Amino acid sequence: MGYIIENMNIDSIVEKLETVDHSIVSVIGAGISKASGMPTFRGDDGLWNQYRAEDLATPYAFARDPKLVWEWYRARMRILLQAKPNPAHFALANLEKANLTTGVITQNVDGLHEIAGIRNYVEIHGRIRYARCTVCSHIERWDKLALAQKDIEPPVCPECKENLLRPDVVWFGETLESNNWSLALDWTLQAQTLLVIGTSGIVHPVASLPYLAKRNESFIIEFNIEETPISDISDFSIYGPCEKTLPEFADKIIQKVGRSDESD
Ligand code: BJW
Repeated sequence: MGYIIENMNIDSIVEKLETVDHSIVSVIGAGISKASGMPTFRGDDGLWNQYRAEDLATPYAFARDPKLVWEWYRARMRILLQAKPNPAHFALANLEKANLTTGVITQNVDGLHEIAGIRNYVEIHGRIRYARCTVCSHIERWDKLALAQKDIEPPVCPECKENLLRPDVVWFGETLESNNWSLALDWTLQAQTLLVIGTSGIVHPVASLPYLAKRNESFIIEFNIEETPISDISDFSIYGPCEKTLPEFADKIIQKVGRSDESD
């Protein structure tokens, strides 16, 4: 089990990072967008407490009832269009601007990381703002357009004009896009420090990345409001809302690098 620290002691973790090179990699999950008003999946107020994943987030669910699935995605889109990135997203963008990061591996489909200004990211579970044809693979932005439409029938592909569009996300039982997964593996293997932020760490294969990093002797720091399976292999777990803890951590790392540059 990693150390459990109070927020006040982020200084001590930053001091323990012996060298800060340019290879911080972050694996992020739904918890980072909670303060932006986006619901998480698990936990008391999580989406899977209100809905069954089997009814909404599998290819079988879409084949059985595409209208139900599209209604659920439209409802989530309505919430997302009101949402803005929060200080945790901006903290990751600041680390990137300070040239300290390799990339962000995001399980989130909300795109808030990009709006915050993060440029090096891989959206491993897809993008909710896009739809793709179930047959011809045509890709189309659907967010604002779909909300403007009164019609709540599942949209038909404008390219082949024949088959249904589906949300461009990865559902249970589907494999991850191979280029995305390769990049996530490459980044994880390059990470001197891996930040694991706001994820329950139970959905595979992403949940395996911290274990891979650990075997590769990366330093692992978890940011969560509670213990997760990743806590067991983390060097430090910083328990608290990441919209508070991550900005403090990022600012201190950036200051530390500034200090060491001055002494060079
Ligand atoms: C805060 C905070 C704050 C809150 N500050 N922290 C049996 C049958 C079939 C498949 C499987 C099986 N067993 C295993 C599998 C594989 C399956 C899997 O892992 N299942 C497990 C649940 C058991 N995985 C897959 O199917 C994946 N594909 C795959 O493995 O392909 C190979 C394969 C194919 C076929 C068969 C077997 C293997 C695909 C997974 C796709 C996941 N898709 C979703 C939906 C995306 C689209 C959408 O959004 O609609 O991705 S599910 C959902 O979970 C979403 C998330 O990205 C993902 C992870 O969730 P995340 O981000 O961790 O969120 P939460 O809610 O779980 O956690 C939030 C955390 O934040 C909590 O810890 C809070 O404490 C914390 N928090 N506020 C800091 N302020």
